[in-house]
Amino acid sequence: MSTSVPKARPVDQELAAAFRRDGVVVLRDVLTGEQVQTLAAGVERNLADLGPLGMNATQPGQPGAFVEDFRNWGRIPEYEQAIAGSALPAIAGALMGSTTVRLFHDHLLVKEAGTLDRSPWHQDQPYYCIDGSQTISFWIPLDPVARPSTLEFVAGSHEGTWYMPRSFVKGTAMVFDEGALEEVPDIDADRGAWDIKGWALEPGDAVAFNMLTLHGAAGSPTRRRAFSLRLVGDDVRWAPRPHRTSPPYDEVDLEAGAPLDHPSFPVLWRA
Ligand SMILES: O=C(O)CCC(=O)C(=O)O
Repeated sequence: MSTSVPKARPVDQELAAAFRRDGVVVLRDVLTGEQVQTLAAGVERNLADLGPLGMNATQPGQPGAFVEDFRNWGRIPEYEQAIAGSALPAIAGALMGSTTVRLFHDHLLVKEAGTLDRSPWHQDQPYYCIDGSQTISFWIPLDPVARPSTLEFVAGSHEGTWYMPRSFVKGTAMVFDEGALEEVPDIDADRGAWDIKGWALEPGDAVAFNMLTLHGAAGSPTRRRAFSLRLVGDDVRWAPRPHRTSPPYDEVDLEAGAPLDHPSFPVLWRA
């Protein structure tokens, strides 16, 4: 973890090409020690006072805890403080090839030590109310993450099929009607058949991935706090779905097909 403010790091073409090709890249030392500490303080504040969308996604009877919360940007000041001054919004613009970067939402994902629950393989965009291809999530660990516990990705899976979003806890269909989308393939049944990418990570590192890239994670023997920052670019449009999305945006009254020009989606960076 670096302790100084990193110099503005232009995203090199090779990294942007890898993001376009694989739908995921790793960014080392992208946050300063101070930014990590600020974010971690926000996570602790958030855990002590979950918002209305917060939940424990641990399977009943399983050890540990898998705690999630969404959309706390407006009430946990450390989130904006850490991210707005960071290199991430500009990196998002460069990786997405977008002239504008908006916040879509923040997502807290904490596995307490000894949690066995997997984060099942899934894509994120089918859970959301957006269409478009200029999307990016930064998965930002606030504790060291060993390779077996890290978030893994199927390289190239952002290019095609949309898979059915299901509740992590109950496995029930969400957002779309049952049968409306293809099921996520059983990747763990034959891991060698897929181009699976994943990295051991330290605080200060992040992985950046497209919202259609298939990803999943094992449980964690050690505490694993992660903050996911979801950002969108120029071509993203509002797309109402048949059922409630995760997270929901009940206050947003945009027309289908409209750009996300709404106070719920503040612009974090412009070219
Ligand atoms: O943190 C995890 O275990 C899952 C993360 C995830 O699915 C995401 O950030 O989209």
